[in-house]
Amino acid sequence: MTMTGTIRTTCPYCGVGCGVLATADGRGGFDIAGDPDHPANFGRLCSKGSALGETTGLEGRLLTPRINGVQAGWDQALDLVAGRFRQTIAEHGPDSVAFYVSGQLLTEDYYVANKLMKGFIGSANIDTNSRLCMASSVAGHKRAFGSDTVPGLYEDFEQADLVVLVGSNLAWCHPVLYQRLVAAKTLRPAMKVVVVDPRRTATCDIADLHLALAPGADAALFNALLAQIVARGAVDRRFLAHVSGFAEALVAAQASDPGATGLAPADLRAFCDLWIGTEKVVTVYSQGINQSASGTDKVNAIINCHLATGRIGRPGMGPFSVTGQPNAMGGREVGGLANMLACHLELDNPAHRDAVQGFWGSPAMPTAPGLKAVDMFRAVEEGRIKALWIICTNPAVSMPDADRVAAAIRGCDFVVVSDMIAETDTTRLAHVLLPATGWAEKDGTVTNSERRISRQRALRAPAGQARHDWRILADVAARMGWGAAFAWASPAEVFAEYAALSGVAGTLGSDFDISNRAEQGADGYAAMQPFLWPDAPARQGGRFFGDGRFHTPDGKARMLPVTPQAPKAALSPDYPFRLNTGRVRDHWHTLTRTGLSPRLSAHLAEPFLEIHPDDAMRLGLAPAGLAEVTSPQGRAVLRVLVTDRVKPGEVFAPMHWTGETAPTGRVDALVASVVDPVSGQPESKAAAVRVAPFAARWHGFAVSASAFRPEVDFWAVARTQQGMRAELAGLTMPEDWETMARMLFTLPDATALHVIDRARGIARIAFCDGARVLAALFVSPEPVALSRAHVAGLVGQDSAREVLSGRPGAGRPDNGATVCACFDVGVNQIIHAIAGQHVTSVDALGKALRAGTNCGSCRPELRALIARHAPPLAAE
Ligand SMILES: Nc1nc2c(c(=O)[nH]1)N[C@H]1C(S)=C(S)[C@@H](COP(=O)(O)OP(=O)(O)OC[C@H]3O[C@@H](n4cnc5c(=O)[nH]c(N)nc54)[C@H](O)[C@@H]3O)O[C@H]1N2
Ligand SMILES: Nc1nc2c(c(=O)[nH]1)N[C@H]1C(S)=C(S)[C@@H](COP(=O)(O)OP(=O)(O)OC[C@H]3O[C@@H](n4cnc5c(=O)[nH]c(N)nc54)[C@H](O)[C@@H]3O)O[C@H]1N2
Ligand code: SF4
Ligand SMILES: [Mo]
Repeated sequence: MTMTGTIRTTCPYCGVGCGVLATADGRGGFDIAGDPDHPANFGRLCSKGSALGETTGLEGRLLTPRINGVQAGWDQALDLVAGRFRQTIAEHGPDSVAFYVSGQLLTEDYYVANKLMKGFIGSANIDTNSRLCMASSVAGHKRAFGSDTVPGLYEDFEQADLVVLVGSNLAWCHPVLYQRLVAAKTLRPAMKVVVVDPRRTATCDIADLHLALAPGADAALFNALLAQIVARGAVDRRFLAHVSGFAEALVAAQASDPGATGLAPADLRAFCDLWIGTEKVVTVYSQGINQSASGTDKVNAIINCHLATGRIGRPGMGPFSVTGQPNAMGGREVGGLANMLACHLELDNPAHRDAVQGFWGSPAMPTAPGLKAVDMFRAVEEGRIKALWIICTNPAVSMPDADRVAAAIRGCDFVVVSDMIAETDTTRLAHVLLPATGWAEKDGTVTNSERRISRQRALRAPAGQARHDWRILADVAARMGWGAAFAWASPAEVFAEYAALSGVAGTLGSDFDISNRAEQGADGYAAMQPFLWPDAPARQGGRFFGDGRFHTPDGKARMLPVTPQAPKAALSPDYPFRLNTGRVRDHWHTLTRTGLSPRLSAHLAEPFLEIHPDDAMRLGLAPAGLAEVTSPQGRAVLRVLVTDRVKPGEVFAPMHWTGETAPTGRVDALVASVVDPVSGQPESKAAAVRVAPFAARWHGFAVSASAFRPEVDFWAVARTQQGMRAELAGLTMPEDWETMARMLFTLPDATALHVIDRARGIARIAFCDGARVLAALFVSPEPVALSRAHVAGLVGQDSAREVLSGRPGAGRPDNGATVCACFDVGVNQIIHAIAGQHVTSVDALGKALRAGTNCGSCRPELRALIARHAPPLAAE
């Protein structure tokens, strides 16, 4: 069953929380457009949001429950899960079980999971991947404000005169918010943007100043700023009446060495001049701050500067932590972390605990916080957790020290995984696999970075036997004997209960109060428009803290003394490089969804390592060769991308590749599981590694109409419009290339055309059905140089001869790697337009090729290509 008409829903990717209009296309899919009326995006979507229609098919879906790999019925699976959890608790106590959940769950799912673990199982062992993401911001907020509250709104980005982006690659990770910023700056060119990031990213495209500080040195930077704020008399004395801890914070700031930032004194001065001289300043921060062993301190170092100047909670100013996942914020509200209760209530506050217990009518409540993610998997490893339920996250890929985490999960007595995808690194480790509904099928709410709650609405009936996460949890709760407390018939009923609880929280002083929504009923829920919290009789929406009232016991904000710390993973002669990790423009996390889209897979098709030219030269790493990266925890093999975007001694690798897509590309195998002592958030951006050439005897590139799993020493697969492509490399030479290729593609009998030059180590083999290309393999001793987009495009076509040449024949241009995903415009087309046709602006490129005219996510790259390839003026 597919709904008809246009449905208003919300994008399931990043925390911008864009409104989406989805319309059934009559062919089983959906046409996707931005919702012009949604206040997060006003109609815009980025490349990932625009491609949502390509990821809603049944491919790869988990469609039935499975027990030990064998298809099973729901009753059997649910009975087993409930029985094993009940038995484990009976034998070993409530703390012998755990849930590991996700900021991609809907609020209703999250609420039910939290109620089951904290209110009924009676343990606080529920933690979430937000521990890897937002925990330091949460802890920093609570220390400074007494509550986990984001003070500002997105419109502050537009109203500011200075926006400082710290450890945030906004252009790629919050693209629509970035576009709002670009639009504001275009309208008001006096507005300034500063990017603080050790690496030069696409976001630097609009930066007036880029501070490529030393990795992890942000606290030194903001301490230097605080000392300057005071030295230059920029303190807001009136606001300081609402702040405690100023003197101690200042002493620490003055004691800290600005030299630790690694910045030129002139740059540091320019930054202080701008920040201090501009009242309307928003300091935006993300994983470059949070994912650090001293992330909470860094958050407070930033907030300190805003508190000292009173620049908080007023239009165009404030610290602004942008959330990563679509419902990272909702998870924080609902108490998804092991140390919180629902509605911003505190687990270790007896009055809060009693209130929640009373409201839930719960038999048992934990009195102490549960295990945080890293500790939780350590407890799994040590056998202290004997039953684990992982929901909507892929920890075998995304946790630090991922090989060890995978081994811990493998060794656990009983593992349940709820996912919508059948084969992931984590689902492979489950005893019981439960099929969850996906974005197109789910109904519920999410909260974005500015505290705006929006509805996600189902576009069609669940795939196969998939069920909603909240429903699966409630069914297990019922089987454990708590049916009455989990008897909702719809997400609207779950939401109503949650809204009512928030009213109780409101009476206890919590800022998270949405009790106006408690009585809206199913129709109200169905029609719910995006709204900001709080939404209570006493207060609706708006900014926080401009009035100087905070949620601490004395009502004052707290400034914290911060002593900058170096990253915990120590560099040494054996591990001399600092490995920074993060995201690429068109992929989402562990690729289970964006990896299904050929368009999104065409931008960056394999795992890579950005390394400075001097380091590459010194280590003998050739551009486009392969590097072996080793840390005390593990190893990876990555494509070498030589670039001065990173500094000498620093390397960067994306986090996206997995055992399913590139087994040696799992960067978390390299990351140590050191955490921030306050927040428990791991240091995902500062591993210590060694880099060396990977001694491949051969390199290969393969394309095929059907999926294949190469199983060679290095491989990375990606979706194409016509099937699949793969990069390959091996440490040993196969006996015979044709035999190897037949096995690779499972084409034992297909006709083969080949050019094989054994002496030079070159082979080109195409398998055909008549003239139609089924698959092709290209091998050479060096990284294979051919037009990948072109070769991939010939699969399924009558082009057997042409494919062997690896180059486009006359009349077929080679477009090169995709830059504009929306209109599939390749880098060669763009360079040709710039250099050959003298197209010298992004808008002109848009007119000539349409590139950059839909979602706009590629515009920073277009501008960079223009800068590199525009003919010098003298040649005009
Ligand atoms: N395309 C895409 N967008 C996404 C996601 C995705 O997977 N793909 N995921 C979403 C999620 S869950 C999240 S949490 C957000 C993350 O959004 P971001 O935090 O913007 O993304 P990252 O690439 O993880 O890291 C941001 C930057 O931190 C920098 N950095 C590293 N170390 C330091 C340091 O010591 N100091 C400073 N100042 N900077 C440093 C890195 O070089 C990097 O450019 O993105 C969300 N949006
Ligand atoms: N080195 C390094 N590691 C990192 C990071 C980094 O920057 N560097 N970033 C960290 C951060 S910020 C984050 S947020 C994490 C993200 O890491 P993960 O949460 O592990 O990554 P995802 O791929 O988003 O995993 C979501 C899983 O849920 C499934 N899924 C999707 N929708 C649903 C649903 O509705 N229900 C259910 N049950 N399943 C569903 C997907 O198929 C997928 O398997 O990675 C962290 N790890
Ligand atoms: S910016 Fe892109 S990924 Fe983020 S919510 Fe909007 S459309 Fe989705
Ligand atoms: Mo995240």
